[in-house]
Amino acid sequence: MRDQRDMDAKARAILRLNDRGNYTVPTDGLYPHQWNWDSAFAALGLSTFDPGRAWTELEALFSGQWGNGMVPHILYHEHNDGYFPGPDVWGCNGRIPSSGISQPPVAATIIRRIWSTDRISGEKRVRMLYPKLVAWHRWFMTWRVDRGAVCISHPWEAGRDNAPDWDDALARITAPNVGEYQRRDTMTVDPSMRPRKRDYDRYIWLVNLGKRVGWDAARLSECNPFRVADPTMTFILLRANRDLAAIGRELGEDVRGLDGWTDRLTKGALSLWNSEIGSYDARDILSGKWTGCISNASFLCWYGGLRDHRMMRHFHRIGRSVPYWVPSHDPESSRFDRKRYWRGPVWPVMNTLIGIGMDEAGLVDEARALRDKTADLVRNGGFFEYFDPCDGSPAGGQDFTWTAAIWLAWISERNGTGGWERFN
Ligand code: 9WN
Repeated sequence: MRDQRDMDAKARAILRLNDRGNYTVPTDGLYPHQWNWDSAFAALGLSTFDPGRAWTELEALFSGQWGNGMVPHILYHEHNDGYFPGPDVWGCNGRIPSSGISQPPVAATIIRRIWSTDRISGEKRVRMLYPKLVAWHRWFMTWRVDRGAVCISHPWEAGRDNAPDWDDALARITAPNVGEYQRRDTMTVDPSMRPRKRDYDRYIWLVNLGKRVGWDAARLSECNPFRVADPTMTFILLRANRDLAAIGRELGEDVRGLDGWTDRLTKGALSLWNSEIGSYDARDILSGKWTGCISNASFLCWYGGLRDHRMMRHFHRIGRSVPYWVPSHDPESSRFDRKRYWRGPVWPVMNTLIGIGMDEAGLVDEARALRDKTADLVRNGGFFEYFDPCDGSPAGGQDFTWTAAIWLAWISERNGTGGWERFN
């Protein structure tokens, strides 16, 4: 109990440490700006002890929304040279200097959850945020959907930057004329835990391409050689859209359009089942091929609301293969790399989404076991960005906002998972 109170206090202190007034940075130094899904998780953590500040966090995120509905993956509210690429590299013209791509839309789900714990003062804030959320989801449905599955236009958009899922699509890009650039991430974090230079060259080449077409969504979809249907995006938007419709219903809005999107996204989610490997998988749109990857995103099917238990076979197999789950890539694959970012490490924030989905799908014991394992990692290693699934050692950035946030909102016994189940 004592330990629990200490951990809760540390988690709150990290959220305060990374607080920049009306937004929270993912971690000091490595990521000195506002990131989209990190910020939604920050709001979730903040809501457990300061609901007013949680709403401000979300409002700051939507203050950077573009005219076409897109909510950027990074908002550069203040000048800070500590992160590459900066706003000049992106060359965007939004209200707030930003990147030109988005990130997994967890916000509607988190807003619904926060509102359920802050009914009175929350309603005014939710009413303001609701049309912005609808516009953002509409943007995804207009520009990012293939057969109902949500596609990414850049590996950073999935939030799983160097996952093996993108290897084949990136290999088609030769990335000429990228020129010299200075990465900052490898100055703060051990390079063996970060994406390789050949990946970064392609990330920057894709940014330059977007900049060349003025980040015009129509022009970009015609010329972008990178378009992959992604389980992270698909399951998360499916879930978020259902939650948004529930919010809309409570507000007395007409949600028929949202329900139509949910139907399309459900078909899209099912279309990501790769029967060759018996798993949800990413699909490369340009080649039409499966990527053949069993990732932690494959296990977001329950969070997305699918109620089949076919992924359990892999969950148990992977559980026998490494002591800490869920690794970001299948440990029995030749592409597994235990320390390199999204190619192997366990991400507590992804475990949270997987665990919430498992609970809702009736996999209660498995969800509890996953929560206990995640708690062990954080208790023993600290509030790090990710962890080695083979020995549990911490990696990446420390004092990490979303790890602290999920500690408070998902792990801490005081909060448990109470409240999530109500959404069924
Ligand atoms: C690029 C902030 C972000 C997360 C992503 C994670 C990482 C950035 C980077 O950090 O991405 O967006 O520079 O590595 O992959 O999921 O939102 O924590």
